[in-house]
Amino acid sequence: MKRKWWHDKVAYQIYPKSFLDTNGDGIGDLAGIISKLDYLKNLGIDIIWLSPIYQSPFVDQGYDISDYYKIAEEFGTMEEFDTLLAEAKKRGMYIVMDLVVNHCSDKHEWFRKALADPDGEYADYFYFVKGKDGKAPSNYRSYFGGSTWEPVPGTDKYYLHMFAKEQPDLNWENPGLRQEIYKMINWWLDKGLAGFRIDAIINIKKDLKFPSFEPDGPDGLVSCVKMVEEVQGVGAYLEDMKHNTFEKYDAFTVAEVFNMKDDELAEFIGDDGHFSTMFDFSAHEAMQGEHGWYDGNPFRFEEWRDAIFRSQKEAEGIGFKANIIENHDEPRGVSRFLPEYAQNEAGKKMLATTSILLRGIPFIYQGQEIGMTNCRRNDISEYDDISTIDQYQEAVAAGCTVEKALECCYENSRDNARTPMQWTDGKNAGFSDNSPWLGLNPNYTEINVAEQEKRDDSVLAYYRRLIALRKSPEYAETFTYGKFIPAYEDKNNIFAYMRTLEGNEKGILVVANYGKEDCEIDLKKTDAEILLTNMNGVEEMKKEIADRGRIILRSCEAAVLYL
Ligand code: TEU
Ligand code: CA
Repeated sequence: MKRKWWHDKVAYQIYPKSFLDTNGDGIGDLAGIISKLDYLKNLGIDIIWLSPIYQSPFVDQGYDISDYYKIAEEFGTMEEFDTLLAEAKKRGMYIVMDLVVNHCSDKHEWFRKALADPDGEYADYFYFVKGKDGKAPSNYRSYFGGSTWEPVPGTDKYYLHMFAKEQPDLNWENPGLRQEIYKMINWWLDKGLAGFRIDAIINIKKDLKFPSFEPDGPDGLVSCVKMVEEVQGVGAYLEDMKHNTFEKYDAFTVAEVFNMKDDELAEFIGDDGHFSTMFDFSAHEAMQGEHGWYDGNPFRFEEWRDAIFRSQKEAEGIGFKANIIENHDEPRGVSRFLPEYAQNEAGKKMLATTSILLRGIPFIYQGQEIGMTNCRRNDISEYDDISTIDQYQEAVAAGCTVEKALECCYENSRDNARTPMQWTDGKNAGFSDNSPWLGLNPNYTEINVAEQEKRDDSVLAYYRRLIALRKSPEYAETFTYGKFIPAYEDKNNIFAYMRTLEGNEKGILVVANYGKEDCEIDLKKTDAEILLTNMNGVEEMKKEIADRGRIILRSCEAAVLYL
C-alpha cells in the first residue's frame, strides 16, 4: 500500500448543533467548536469531521442544503469558519466537512428555478420524470418512508427524492450539474479544508428506466435500496469527481457507502480508489431488521465480533476502513454493543479498546469519549428526527403497541446520539445558557466532561491513554500498518486480535472479556509486556504472566500486551 498522510490519524465527528452553544440560542455553534479545539487536541484528535454546517432549512438537520457556499446562520459566519480553519491548523489539526451531493434542499435556488420552469435548464438538475398511468413512475419507498416520487405542480411529472420530499435528488447524468458540484468542492478545498465525509454517495447512480420491483411491505412499495443494488456504473461518477477535485489537493475523503457490490472494495478504497477510506458499518448492518427498527436483530456477541473480523480481513492488503462504534445516525455504542452487566465504566473502556486499536482509521463520535448513552423518552413528540418519527409510525402500523414502538426508538433512534454534549453537571449540562434545541439526556449529572476531567480512572482519561498508545512512537507503526489477525476465536465472549508488522516476531495482542465470568487466556509466554489495561490489578496480571504465562481476564476486563 502507498503511504498517505492520513494513515496514522485519529478522527472525531462533531455534530455542531449539539456540541456547544455560546450565544444562548440553544443551538451549538462554530464559536463553541473553536473554544473546544484544545480539548480535542488533548484527547489526541487529528482530523475533525463536521456534520453539515451549510445554510439549510434543517428538515433533515442540515443534510438538506439550500446554499453550498454559505454557513448556516444558526452556526455562525464564514469569518468564524475561517477562524476555525486557522485555529485548527495552528494546532496541527485538519477540518473535514460533510459533502451532501446526492440531493440538496427543495429551497435551493436550483430547485426553485426548476419548479418555476419544469421544462427548463434547471429541471434537468433533478429527476423530473413523467408518471405512468396517472401514477408515480415506480414503486420505490424512500429512506424516510412513503414514495420517492412527489408530483411537480402543474405538470404530469414527478421528482425523485430518495430521502425526504424536501431533499430532491440531483441528476448526476447532467454534466453541467457535475461541474457545479466540482466547482463547489474545489472552492472549499481552496480555503484549506483537508477533505470531506461524503454522504449517501452510493445513491447518485440511478437506473433511468426506474423499473418497479416486487413490493416488500404492506404499503405496496419496495425499498429504493433495491434500485441502487441493481444498477451498475456508480464508479464512473466517483472517478470523475475524484479526478476533478480531491486528487488535485491530496484531500482526505471518507465515504458513507451502503450496498456496495461485492468485490468492489479495491475500486473504492484501494491505492487508487475513489475514496481514501469508507466507514465500516458491518456491525450495524448485522443488526438491521428486514422491515425496520421494530424487527431488528437483537445483539449477539459472536455475530457482532465476527462481522467486524470479516470486515477487517476483507480490507487487509487493500486499504483502510474507518472504524466507528456510533455516529449521528446510530444509537450510542455503549448502549448497543455492551450487555447490561457491562454497561459501566469498565465496559465502556473495554469497548473503546477493541474498537480504537483495530486496523483502520478510528472515528470517535462526540460524547463517546465520556461514555454517553441512549436516552429514554416517554412520548414520540419528544423526538425531533424525521427518521425516528417514520420508524415509530412503521412500528405502530405493523401492529406494535405504543410502548413497544417507543422501546424501538429508545434502542435505535438517531436522536440518541444527537442529545446535547454533556460538559458539566450544571445548568443544561454546560451546553447552553438556554434550553437546548433537543432535550438533554438527564444522566448528564453523572456523565459529563468536567467530572471525568477530575479522575484519572475516568472513561475520558482512558480514551486519552488509549489514543496516546496508538500514536506512541514505539507502537504507531504496528497499530497503523500491522496486520489484523483474529485470536482466541474459540473462547466464548472473548474479543481478541493481534496486530503484527510483516516480518516481526513480536506483535500486539488486544484482548477483552465481554462475558460475565472470568476467563483464562493462555499466552504461552512469560515475557509479555503490559501496554494498557482498563481495570486495577496490573501487578497481579504481571505476576500471572511471569509465573504462568497467562492472564485471567475478569468480566469487562481488557488488556493490550506486547508479546
Ligand atoms: O445517511 C444515509 C443513510 O442511508 C441513512 O438514511 C441511514 O440509513 C439512516 O440514517 C438510518 O436511520 C446520510 C446521513 O448520515 C443522514 O444523517 C442523512 O439523513 C441522510 O444521509 C440524508 O442526507
Ligand atoms: Ca448558538
